[in-house]
Amino acid sequence: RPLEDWWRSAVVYQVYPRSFADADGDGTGDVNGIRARLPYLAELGVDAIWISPWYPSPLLDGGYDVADYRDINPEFGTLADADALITEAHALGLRILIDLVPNHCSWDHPWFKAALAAGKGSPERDLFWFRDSEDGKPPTNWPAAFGGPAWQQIDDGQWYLHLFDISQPDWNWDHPKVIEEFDAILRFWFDRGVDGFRIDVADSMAKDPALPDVPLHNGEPTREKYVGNPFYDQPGVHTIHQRWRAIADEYADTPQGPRVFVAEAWLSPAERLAQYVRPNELHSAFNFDALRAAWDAKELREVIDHTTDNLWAVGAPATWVLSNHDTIRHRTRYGRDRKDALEGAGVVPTDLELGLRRARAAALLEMALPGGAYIYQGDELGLPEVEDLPEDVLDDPTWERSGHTVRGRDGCRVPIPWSGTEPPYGFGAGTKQPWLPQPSDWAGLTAEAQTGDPDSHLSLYKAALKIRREHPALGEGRLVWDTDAPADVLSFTREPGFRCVVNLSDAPVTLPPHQQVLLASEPLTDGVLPVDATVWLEV
Ligand code: ISL
Repeated sequence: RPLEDWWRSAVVYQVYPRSFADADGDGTGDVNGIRARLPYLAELGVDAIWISPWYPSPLLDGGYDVADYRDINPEFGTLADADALITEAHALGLRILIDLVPNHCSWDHPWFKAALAAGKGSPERDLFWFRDSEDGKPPTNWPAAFGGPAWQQIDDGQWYLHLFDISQPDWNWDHPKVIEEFDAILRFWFDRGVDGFRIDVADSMAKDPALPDVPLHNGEPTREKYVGNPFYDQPGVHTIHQRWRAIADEYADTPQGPRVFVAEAWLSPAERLAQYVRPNELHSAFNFDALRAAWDAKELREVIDHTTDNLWAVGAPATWVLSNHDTIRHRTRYGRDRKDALEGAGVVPTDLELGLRRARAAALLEMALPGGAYIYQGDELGLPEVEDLPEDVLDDPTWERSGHTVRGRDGCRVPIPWSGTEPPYGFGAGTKQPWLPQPSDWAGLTAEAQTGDPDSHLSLYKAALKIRREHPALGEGRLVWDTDAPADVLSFTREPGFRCVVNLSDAPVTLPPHQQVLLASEPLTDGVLPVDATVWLEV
């Protein structure tokens, strides 16, 4: 594929640095741990790595609370380690994307500390959203993502806005100093060689300056991203994205090829998301409709059609995401019947064997679809959500909603099992236990145990990624649905000569004759595709 288009069909592997690999054995993952595992990622066959925030941070939101955008968290390593990682990854043909968190910083950021110290009415406070209120109540009724109001009052009576945790004050994107600072941050990392950025909450930076209240839903201020929401999907976000696109484009003609952005914006339907990936804005966006879809033929097909129709209409590639560091792992979700599979860790009955089987089928579906694909670390090992973490080890914010405690996202952030038969499973160099405990029954899930076993989940991913790289039909292209497929069977062709069939019905399906099997998620006998299985065919 031409260099300038590498990102249009890239398979990107998400590294959550705290939980990936721990080179110095202190129980927390680090940059040198990632470096040591680059050969594993190259062999897996991905095109790029996206590294969740690695900046200095008190880690009150796992690093999405940034105290310094131009350095590495000392717990994770140094800038020199990051430079070495970028160089080594490039030498292996792997691109590096990092995470930009522009909506908010950490309360440890020096500019926020200066704003607190400088007092009411100071220019330092203008960089954030400080407001007075008349009646002792927050300036608006906006809810924070982690529960409670989105405003925090300080000693002098003023309030500051935080759409997420109280430790994450929102930047004022109407201020030129903020705009220029982020221009400089982008250039800082592009100049160090990163290939692009994942943009955190790319739909939230701009706020309606009139600060209107949001409507109530069941008596509570709504968190819905309705059209006109004062802090989501405001027109101003596009002005910011266009500015960033121009900066990335300054680097387009370097030998490294274009630098790119992927938007994290939980916006539905795809018509809204498409606004973010117009030609002069961000290059691509996560398609969370696919992540939210149940294991259901009709729903999946609708998502696939709706996504491709809308993203292709603006010239952007589709993307496919099954899991990330914010959601219940899809092996667990697919092991549940209920539509609320994304909710309620520990309370929904789960069949993990069924979930694994469907995760295998889903991997082959994902890798056969046109556009970019994302793998969250551990998906390739078939890791389930860890739902029984003891209360006292939970690290992520928890909050009250409708009378019950919402557990945080720790269950998908448990450190990766690499080798051996007991925790820490080679995560760290020594025997020190990782920052979140690993289950005692993961010995069969380690990368070591699965390497060389042709039937393992890892081997299926490797085989799929190898075919995806080599087969001329896979990559961007188009797909054509096969009209004669049985009910609840997704069957599509891609030219030249490739067919993918996913059996989501409750009966085995006999495949048409004279097709050569390239890869199957379950063994086929006499040309019959079992329930909850996917096959790739040469036609
Ligand atoms: O709509 C939302 C909040 O109202 C969420 O879907 C939000 O878009 C999502 O939670 C954003 O997640 C990202 O930013 C968070 C961080 O905690 C997550 O880990 C990150 O992926 C704040 O930086």
